[in-house]
Order: sequence, then structure tokens, then C-alpha cells
Amino acid sequence: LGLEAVKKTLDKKAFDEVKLNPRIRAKNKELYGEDLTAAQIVDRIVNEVRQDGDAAIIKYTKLLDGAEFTAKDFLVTEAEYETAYAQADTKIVESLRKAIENVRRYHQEQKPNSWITYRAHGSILGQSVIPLDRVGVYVPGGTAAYPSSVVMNVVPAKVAGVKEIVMMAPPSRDGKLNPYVLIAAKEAGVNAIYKIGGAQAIAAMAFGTQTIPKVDKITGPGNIFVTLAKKAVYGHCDIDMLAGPSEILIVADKTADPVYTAADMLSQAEHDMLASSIVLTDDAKLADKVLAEVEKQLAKLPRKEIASASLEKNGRIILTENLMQAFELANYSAPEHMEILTENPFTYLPYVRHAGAVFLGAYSPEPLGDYFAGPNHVLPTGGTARYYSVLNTETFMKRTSIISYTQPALQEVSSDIIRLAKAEGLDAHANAIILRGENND
Ligand code: HSO
Ligand code: ZN
Repeated sequence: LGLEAVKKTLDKKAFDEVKLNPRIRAKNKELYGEDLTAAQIVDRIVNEVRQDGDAAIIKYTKLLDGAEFTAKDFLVTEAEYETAYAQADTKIVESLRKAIENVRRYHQEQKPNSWITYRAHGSILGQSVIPLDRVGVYVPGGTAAYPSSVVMNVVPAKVAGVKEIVMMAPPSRDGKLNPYVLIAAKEAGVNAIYKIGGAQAIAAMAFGTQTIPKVDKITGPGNIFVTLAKKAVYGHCDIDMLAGPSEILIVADKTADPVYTAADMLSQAEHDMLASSIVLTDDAKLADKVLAEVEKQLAKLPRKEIASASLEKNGRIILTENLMQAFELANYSAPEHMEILTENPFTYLPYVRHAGAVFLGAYSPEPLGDYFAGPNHVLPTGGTARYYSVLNTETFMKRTSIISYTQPALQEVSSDIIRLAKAEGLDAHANAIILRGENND
């Protein structure tokens, strides 16, 4: 294929163009009596929660999650945490604690400082960086209930100094949450967990209800309904990003190990039928070997159905003319995760312009970053790495400007300000300056 044609194959669907799968669509038609789009369903739920609060959440929790709750059942109790710890494998809890410590240390390094500078005539300029008061973290349910994502969302908020962190996750039919999600939340420092899922959880956090506090920012991944709900409430509170299916793009040369390369493709493919796994290589032999390895390893995976559906749709091994062309295509794709499996991978780092996270060398596979190294795994997807950053400590902070002039400092610049104010026809602005000085021209 020519370069332009290859680029076309790398183009991603916007998250709101993704069609609902037929089973979910049929279920929704049954629930709502008409064939609504995901965005229409989300609008209904969000507006209802905004108006009716807890009553709407009780209704949708029964309808969508099958759990029969009263308003006081949403909040996870101490007894539920105790049960989770009692059920848990202590080795897993230990590993989780080590991961939390690594993530905490890394995000501590990122923490921006407030600053002050002194200018002429004793005037002062600066910036304070202030943590948000209250943040809400969403955690998906089912097989996507990842304790590691709890850690990745909560720890940076904690490091930033957020006072109150609430979390929401959909309950199972019998009203429970994944025990490791509860434990990860406790260990990372969440203040309250509510067993609420989907668009109703996002609306509850954005607007608050009789029993649920309104938050200033919502972070965390979710399905299409959660993502559209985050988009719908943006402006009432802040959100982190609009996350889509997970992606990996591997740039490999002839020195790459086909076994590792295939394993890394599959580690992404098993996430989700919509996940994408791409290899760009300048070596035809490697391409063949990776293909054979993928087939071999795939056959043994418990999630092979998800992984093979994902590979069939969005899996590619693309042969490029050279490695520079591979990096051109990689930047065009702007993947969530980029791996560089080449000789001297650091020589290529300067060419990486658009990627959520870059993994260099044979011993830095993506799962190292997913779980443990310390950098965040909440990353921009769907080509948004062109303009979004990885979730970070500053995601949970905001900046306030500081300005303090002395009389002589103001005097020196007053004529400029007055001129600019008058040019905008804003005499009251000019007056606020004029009244504080004498010799204005
Ligand atoms: N690769 C996912 C994160 C994750 N992997 C969680 C395993 N658990 C998106 O970056
Ligand atoms: Zn992963």
C-alpha cells in the first residue's frame, strides 16, 4: 500500500461514531420502547438524575445493574471493606501496595510548585497552584473493573492534595463490588465509594443528589455511556478526557524479538474487541515471524475470543520502507501506547511527537506501565495524544495568578493602561488607574 493508503487504515473512529453492539441496542430498545442512540439515552439519564436525584439513581440501578437499593445502600460500609480484605489474597494486596508506592513517588516528582517573582519598584507577580476540593473517580464494572485503574486515578489526586475523593462503580446484581477494587480504593486513600454505575453515576457526581456530594472534577475510564455522560456534564464540572478503547503501536526493526512483539500486541488486544494493536516494521522477516507468533500465543489465551475479534478488526502488521517512515506513521496514528523495539531505541525518542506513553527497549513492555513502574496508565486514546496529556498530578490542581504592585510601579505603567482602556471604550477601567495617580498624559 502507498503511504496515504496506510494512513487511512490507521484513522480512528471518533468515539461517538462507534455503533452500539446489537445486543445492547436491543436491550435498550426494550427498556425505552424506542430505538435511541447512545447519546439520546445518556441525555435522558443525565437529565433525570439532575432533576430527581436519588430516586432516578435507584431506578436506573435496578433497571441497568439489576441491584435493588434504597438511597442509603449506595455507600460502601466498613463491613464491606472488611469482607473484601478477608477474601483477598494477601500477596495481591502486597503487590498492590508496592504499585501504589511507585505511582505515588512518580507523581510526587510531577507536583508543580507555586511561585513568586519580584519585579521593579517592589511589585510582585506569581502563581499559586491549588488542589481541587472534591474529585470523583469512575471505575467500570464487569471484567473491566481494574484495581490498577483505581490506583492510577486516586494516587495523583491524593498527591495533588485533594481533600475529598469519592469513587463510583456499578454493583453486580447482588449489590457487590470487586473486592480488589475496594481494597485498591482503601489503600490509595478514597474517602467514600458509592455503588453506582454508568451515566447515572457521572450525573450524580456532576450535579450532586440528596445523598451524594457534587464534585469539581470527574476522572476515570468507562464505556460509551459513561464517556458520553462525561461529555454531557462537562462545564458543570471538569472532566479528565474522553477515553476510547485501548491502543498499542509497536515500532520494531530486525533486532526485535517476535515472541515479545506478539505478546505485547496481544496484551492490548485482550482488553476489548475494539482495542487496536499495530506493528510497524521495516523488516519483512520480522513481520512474518510476529504473525506466526500471534497465532501461536493467541490460541492459549483465556480471552482469545476478545483478542481475536480485536485483532481481526484493528490488528495490523505494516511493512514500511524504513524506520523513519514507521515513525511518521506512528505520529500520524498518535497511539495511546508506543513501544520502540529497535536497536538503540533512545536514538528515535526525538522523533516521537504524538503518543500517550513511550516504552523503550525489549524490557519495557506495556504491562510494566499498566501496573507498576509509576507513570500513569490513564492515557489519551483515539488520536487525542495530539493534544491531550497523560493523567498527572496537575490534572487535580488549578492555577491562580498573583498580582501586587506598589504605587510607584503602577505610576510607571499607568499611561499605557489608560491608553489601552480608552481604546476599548472602557472609561471606568481608565478611571480605576487615573484615580490612583497624578501625572497621566
Ligand atoms: N492498558 C490499559 C490499562 C490497564 N491494563 C489496566 C491492565 N489493567 C489502558 O492503558
Ligand atoms: Zn492494559
